[in-house]
Amino acid sequence: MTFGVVRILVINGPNLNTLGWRQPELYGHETLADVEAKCVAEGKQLGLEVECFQSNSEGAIVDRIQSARGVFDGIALNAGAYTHTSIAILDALLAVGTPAVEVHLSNVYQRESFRHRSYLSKAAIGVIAGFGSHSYVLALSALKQQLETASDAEVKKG
Ligand code: DHK
Repeated sequence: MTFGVVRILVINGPNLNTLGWRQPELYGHETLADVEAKCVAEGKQLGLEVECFQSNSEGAIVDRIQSARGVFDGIALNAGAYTHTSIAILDALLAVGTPAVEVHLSNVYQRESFRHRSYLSKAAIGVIAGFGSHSYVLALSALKQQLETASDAEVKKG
């Protein structure tokens, strides 16, 4: 078990700033601000300090992942459409090595086949999709569990 604050960075990619009015039948009625507030509040319940970031730009997401190195213990990442296209974001995740969970609001496997492929899963501990904004809460919980398990193993090793 880690002592001290466990810090998680929640990253949202392109078009997720339009949550609330974007295809609500797929993405729900909550705004990005609602989702981020939920992440911070649920994170607090789990004993995590959560910071949120959103950008529509691939490079800005790469920069944010790089700057998370050594600062955050885990990353919950919904890269939006970049999930299905971005080797640059994959490389950033592989470079920093911070445990990451891939998140999707919608069940991408029920949708177009181009959404079935993720370039980012290779660098993720796991993938959570289809639970709306609760996907983020599940990702935070999964990260906490993984970080505790890893930290327990370190303590046992001595
Ligand atoms: C969000 C997007 O913007 C899409 O491009 C992905 C993902 C799915 C989501 O479900 O959160 O294909």
